Amino acid sequence: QPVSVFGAPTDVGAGRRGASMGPEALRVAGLVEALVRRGVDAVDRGDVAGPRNPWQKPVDGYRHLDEVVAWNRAVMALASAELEAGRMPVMLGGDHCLAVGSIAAVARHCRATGKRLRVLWLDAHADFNTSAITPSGNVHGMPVACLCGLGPDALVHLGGPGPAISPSEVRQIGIRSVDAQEKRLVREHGLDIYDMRYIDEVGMKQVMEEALAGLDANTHLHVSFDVDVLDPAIAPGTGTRVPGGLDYREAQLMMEMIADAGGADSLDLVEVNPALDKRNRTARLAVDLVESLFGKSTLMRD
Ligand code: DIR
Ligand code: MN
Ligand code: MN
Ligand code: MN
Repeated sequence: QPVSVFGAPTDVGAGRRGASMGPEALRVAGLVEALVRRGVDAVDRGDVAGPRNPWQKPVDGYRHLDEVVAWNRAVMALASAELEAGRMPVMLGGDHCLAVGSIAAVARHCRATGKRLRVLWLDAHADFNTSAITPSGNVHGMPVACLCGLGPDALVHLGGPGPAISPSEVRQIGIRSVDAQEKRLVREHGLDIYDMRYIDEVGMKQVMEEALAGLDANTHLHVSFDVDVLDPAIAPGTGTRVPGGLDYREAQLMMEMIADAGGADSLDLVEVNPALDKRNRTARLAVDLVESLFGKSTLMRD
């Protein structure tokens, strides 16, 4: 399937500056070239545009809500156009608030084409906060809740009336930081979370078998890859580092198993922050893992 890469260079949803440089960092690390080398018909559509980061304090539990909405509208519009053209959108963030726009586009596309949807949310965080319970006001801690209908109207109804997705369509992998009240909310909504403890207990192979179970040819698979799912020792270039993350081998197996299951149909690559990195290490690792996601493997397998 042909791929359209595009950037959304903003950090309006984050509590630290610098994820706005993520798209360029990923390009400099050779993302598009790596896909082309794999034989993928990949083109770079450039960046969508949006407002600057005003760097304000949260208002009513949201930092920069208007700016977050504007960026997400732009992301949704371009992702929708690419899906309609039969191309796989690869959205380079930018912070993770942008997944509201990319997944709203995917969910709408699935409704229009009668496809089922599965979202793999690879993250240290559950991103299921609301304005009432957020400890930070940062909208990058809220996108899953917004997509499931818990959030401001402008984000909840971004892709049309009603919530974009249901919690039953989501599988979260690598989670190890969930805020006190967020814990109650994810439990209430029955989110399917494969946290680091579970990965330690049963191993990544079984986790991925469970997370990918039930996929069929009529399922659209969206992968939302927050690079802070990786251990900070191998991926220091991100704004909210949490110890105890995926090591290189776990992350690679995760990507290889997604490829074996038929690959992703859309992808977010978010929270790369080169201002906190050394020598663009995190973007380069992300590109390496994306190659695995697109089917790179050591040997031919059957
Ligand atoms: C935290 C951090 N749960 C918050 N969230 C992050 O501010 O809501 N998500 N960093 O990726
Ligand atoms: Mn996230
Ligand atoms: Mn995160
Ligand atoms: Mn598929």
